[in-house]
Amino acid sequence: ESIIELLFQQQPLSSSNGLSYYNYGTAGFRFKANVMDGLMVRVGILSIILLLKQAEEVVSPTSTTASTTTSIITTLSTGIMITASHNDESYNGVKLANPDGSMLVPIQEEFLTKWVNESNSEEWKQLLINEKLVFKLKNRILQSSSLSLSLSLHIGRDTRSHSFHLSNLLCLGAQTFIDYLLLSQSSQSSSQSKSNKVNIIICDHEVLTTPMLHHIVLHSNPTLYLPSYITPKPTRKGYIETYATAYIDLCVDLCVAANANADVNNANVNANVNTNQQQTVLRIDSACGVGYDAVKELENAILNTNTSLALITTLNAQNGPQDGPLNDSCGSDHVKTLFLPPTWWKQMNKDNNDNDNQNDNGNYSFPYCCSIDGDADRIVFFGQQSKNELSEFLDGDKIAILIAHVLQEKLSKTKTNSNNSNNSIAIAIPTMGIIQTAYANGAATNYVRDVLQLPVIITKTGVKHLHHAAVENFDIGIYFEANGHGTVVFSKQYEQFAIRQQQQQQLKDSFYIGLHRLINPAVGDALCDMLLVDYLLRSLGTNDNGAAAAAGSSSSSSSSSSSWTLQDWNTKLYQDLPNRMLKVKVKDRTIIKCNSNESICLQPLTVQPLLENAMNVATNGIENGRCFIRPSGTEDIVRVYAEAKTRTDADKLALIASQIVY
Ligand code: 16G
Ligand code: ZN
Repeated sequence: ESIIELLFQQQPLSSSNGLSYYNYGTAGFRFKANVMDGLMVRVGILSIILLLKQAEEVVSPTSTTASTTTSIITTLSTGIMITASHNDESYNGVKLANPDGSMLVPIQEEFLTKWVNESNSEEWKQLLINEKLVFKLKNRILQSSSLSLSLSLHIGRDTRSHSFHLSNLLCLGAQTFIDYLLLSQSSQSSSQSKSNKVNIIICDHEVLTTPMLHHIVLHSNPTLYLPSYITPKPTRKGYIETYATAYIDLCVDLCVAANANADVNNANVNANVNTNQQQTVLRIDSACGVGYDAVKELENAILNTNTSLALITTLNAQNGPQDGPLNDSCGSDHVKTLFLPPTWWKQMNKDNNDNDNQNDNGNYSFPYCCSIDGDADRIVFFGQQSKNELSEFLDGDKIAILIAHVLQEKLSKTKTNSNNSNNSIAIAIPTMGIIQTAYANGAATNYVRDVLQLPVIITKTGVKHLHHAAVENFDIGIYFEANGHGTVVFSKQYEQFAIRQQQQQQLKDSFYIGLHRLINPAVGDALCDMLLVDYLLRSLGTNDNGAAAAAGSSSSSSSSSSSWTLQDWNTKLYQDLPNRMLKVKVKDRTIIKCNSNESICLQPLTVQPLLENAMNVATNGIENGRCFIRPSGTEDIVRVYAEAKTRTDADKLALIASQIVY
């Protein structure tokens, strides 16, 4: 009864708040924060049901009968993050993570959506009673004398002013339901001696980044998913340590490789690091959010790991929660959609009379910058030309291709080396491919296909779609959305390959393992991606992109160890086609239907021919023109994307396309 009361004493879901239906969008429930109270209580209860459902799958009948003598404790964790990512401060959201750190699958989304919208208390009662009485799981546990189950729900939130309140409501819902379940458990099992055979706890991690929460969930379920060389602690500290050490280890390898004079067995090798690596400052726009503290912690961890190496790249975090409203004129979405530097930062430059940041030519002396978003799962890089201009801009496509470029060189070297060696067993080189969405720059897609000659898969917008395609199709699945959200997923084959390669290395070079360790396997992660990019740019500055360099040459010239700059990265691989994104407000965006990868509009029928016509060189003189439209999954608008050979043409095409929508 108390749960039902709790459910319905909260503000009703429909009627008064102007929303008639809560949908699970591209990345969870996301609305204006003031209509989310009732939703949060419900999500709290439902997430416990989802956790129990998952436990049911893990505790299979075979595992209960396997051992009757020894006691088996099965642990399982899932997670919930309260954030509205890059949206402005007035929004909030809630997204759930499965035990492997991945996002929900459609059937789970449907379950959640059905029940958060259910306003009939009798239906709800029935759901709760069903969950209570027919839980196969509980019966099985109660029957077995050896099995007990320890379940955890990990909760985290961003820095929004209402996140604390919403998190409390969520915990209230979850805890009330847990108490109800455990109460009934103890009454049922009173005849048995065991007390709590099923234990469910809520772990509130308070303010953290989305990728940290996913890390905690994934690594709380050890043995399920990860290779032997990845064993971090499932805590915030464990997260920081994992990526700081992986980065340091890779950088040390680079230095060893670049410094031919260094004796690999010499314990002092780390002390030589500064002598052959260029020092840089990376300025990080933290979107006035949770990423700020995380970067500071990462920086400290790197400093503590190895002082001399840590001095190579100084992580200079800016735009913390105290510096301005979240995502307001700063953060990755601002930089990506408007091609503008973050404003707060600009403001600060002004306060300092520009002295610190401007050089003699009037240019900004911070050429190496990046912006992350409000929950630190996206990142884009840029150089700042002047107060209002970017010199370079590098998005998710650029990051994906940088990773692929370095990996491909490395893999082809490995292949050549193995062909030349006497080893008669041919090694299987892992397969690699890139996953993009329709928002990927046409120049990027062409570069992958034509120059790198790697397979490209284009999926629907939304990380979950890219993630699945990456896992299913390649040993090394590199996926990035143009907005800067992405990661790399590695298969079991890759793991075996990486281990074998490390065993065969004479020099200290654990590139393949190191790379795997530096990349968050669960979700796009701004902090990992930041360190990864920094490492990759450095690796391209060394002669030979790795250990092989050290073998041949006897002297290391200074030029061979300077890092690629943002400009190198932006121009040496491919150049973006100018592009433009616009938002159009329409009466009902749900009438717009697209094909499976959202590059073509299927309904209304009249739209696509008009778009085709707009793209057509013959009628408009627009070269390399491409545009598409799709309804947003996070805002009440239709998005328009256009690209063309020149900025003017891209703008023109975007305008025509938005007029078609309108
Ligand atoms: C969310 C998604 C992102 C997607 C964006 C599209 C996650 C973690 N984030 O931010 O992948 O690109 O929504 O928004 O899934 P839209 O549907 O409004 O264009
Ligand atoms: Zn985000």
